[in-house]
Amino acid sequence: GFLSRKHEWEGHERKASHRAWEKHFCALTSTRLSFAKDAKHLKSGRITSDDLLFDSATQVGPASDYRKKSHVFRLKFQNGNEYLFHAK
Ligand code: I3P
Repeated sequence: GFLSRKHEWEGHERKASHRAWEKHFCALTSTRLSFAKDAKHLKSGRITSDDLLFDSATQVGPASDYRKKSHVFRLKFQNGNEYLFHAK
C-alpha cells in the first residue's frame, strides 16, 4: 500500500541530505521492502528507489519521538540508515 517516507539518517551521525516526505507505493516481500509509483509500476520493475533489505539487526518501532504526524514508525538499519514511514 501507500506510505509516506522520510529519510532521516544516511549513516551513523550523518543526516540524510534529501529529507522531504515522499509518497511511495510500498511492497513488503519477506525481508525486502520495495518502492514504486503504484502497483502497476512495481509489477513491471519501475522502482522509485533502491529496495531496503532487513536482517536480524534491523530495528522497527513506533516513532514516538516524532510529533509532527501521527501513526509514524521508524526503520533503523545497522549501517546507520534510518527512515520514517507515515501511514494514513
Ligand atoms: C525538508 C522538508 C521536510 C522536513 C525537513 C526539511 O525540506 O520540509 O518535510 O521534515 O526538515 O529539511 P525540503 O523539502 O527542502 O527537503 P519535517 O516534515 O519532519 O519537518 P528537517 O531537515 O528538520 O528534517
